[in-house]
Amino acid sequence: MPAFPAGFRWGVSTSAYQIEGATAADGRGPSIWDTFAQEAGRIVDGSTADEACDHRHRYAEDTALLAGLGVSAYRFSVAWPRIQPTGAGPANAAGLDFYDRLVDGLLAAGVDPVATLFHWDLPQALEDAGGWLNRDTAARFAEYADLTAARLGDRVKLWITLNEPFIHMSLGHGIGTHAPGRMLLFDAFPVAHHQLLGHGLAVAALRASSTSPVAIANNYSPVRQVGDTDADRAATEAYDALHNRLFTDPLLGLGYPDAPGVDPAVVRDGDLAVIAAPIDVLGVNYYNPTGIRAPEEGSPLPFEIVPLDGYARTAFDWPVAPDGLRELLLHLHRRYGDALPEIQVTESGCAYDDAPDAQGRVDDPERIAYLDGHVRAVREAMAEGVPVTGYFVWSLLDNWEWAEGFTKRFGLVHVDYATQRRTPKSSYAWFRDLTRR
Ligand code: IFM
Repeated sequence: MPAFPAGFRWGVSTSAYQIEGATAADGRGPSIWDTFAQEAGRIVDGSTADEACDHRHRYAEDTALLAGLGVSAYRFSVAWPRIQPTGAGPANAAGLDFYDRLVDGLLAAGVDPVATLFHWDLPQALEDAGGWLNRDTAARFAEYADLTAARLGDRVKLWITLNEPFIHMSLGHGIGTHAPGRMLLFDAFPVAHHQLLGHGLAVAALRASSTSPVAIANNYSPVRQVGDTDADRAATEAYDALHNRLFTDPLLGLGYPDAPGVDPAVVRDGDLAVIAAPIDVLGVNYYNPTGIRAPEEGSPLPFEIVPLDGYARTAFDWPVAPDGLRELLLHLHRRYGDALPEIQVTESGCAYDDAPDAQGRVDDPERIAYLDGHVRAVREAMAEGVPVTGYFVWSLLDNWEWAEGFTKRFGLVHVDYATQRRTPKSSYAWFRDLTRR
């Protein structure tokens, strides 16, 4: 493995709803994912995240796993419904107390706390008032950011406002496979705009009570055109604008791209300036490239997503393409030039069907190969001039993978959900050795 610069941030990521469990503790209110998971047929294995990895109670054990891993940073998310059970009003002290203890434990273990404010668990009360379709949710989000930063802002080392707003818009509001389960197709654009507006307002709120840098974590996927007709090219451009540019162009001051669904009537005077408030770090979440061709006649979409041939695949059936990460980083650098802040890869990882062997060991060579390839891809992009300063593995623990329930394991640490026993996999030792070197 080629050397990385001193100070490069090595970390692992998780999110509140996927690991915490204890959904009724601390006076936490219900979130859209509690509601969604209780609806028949929404989650493939019929599970809920009511217990998940029980991290809310086992955070000290999980902090010890982080310390053993030797990472310099841990990216977690704060559950908005723990801080404001109905998404508005004063802070719930018991909810903040939990994150206060977590942050102090991380610092004592020599691990920088990196906090994401919204990783999809919107308070249900806000959804009942329209959720992200309602412009007011952006203002509520800034209020929540303010309350959280007032308590943790002296110790969190990097703030991330939103996680993957594109996925929350498209799966949650476009095709309805994620909470809140709306099927609006391109009429979901207000969800994009109000999340971005909320981000911009939250940046200002965070700056008011914390001197730590601020970021957003976007999901990106290099698009591969399948087919060579003009229609295939148009479909590829449309998908690229939607997935890769809809959230980044306005953040970096370019306004909205010509992407399907963009509706200027939703955008008020001054919004684009709020959204383009300077950020310190662009978080890049990368898993795989996407194959696109022209849609069948009569399709409601201007593109069709198709499987890409010639790649090894993860248990999610996602193609393993480390070179896509290098390509993506170079592309961001080329496209945004001086407007691009430093980049941290805030998620990179893979699901495999890991299980303990007869001795209780969990060997996951495919994950090691996956991570090795992606870390090398980052280093190559850096050598070509892209300012990357960190890399976070998704995820520390096997966890509740949204609509896939417990069927997809992404962790460096295996979790037996029946006993909550944690078993570091061989990839944990591999990553530990890498970060030590
Ligand atoms: O588990 C998710 C995470 O919550 C957001 N990014 C992608 C991961 C794997 O699907």
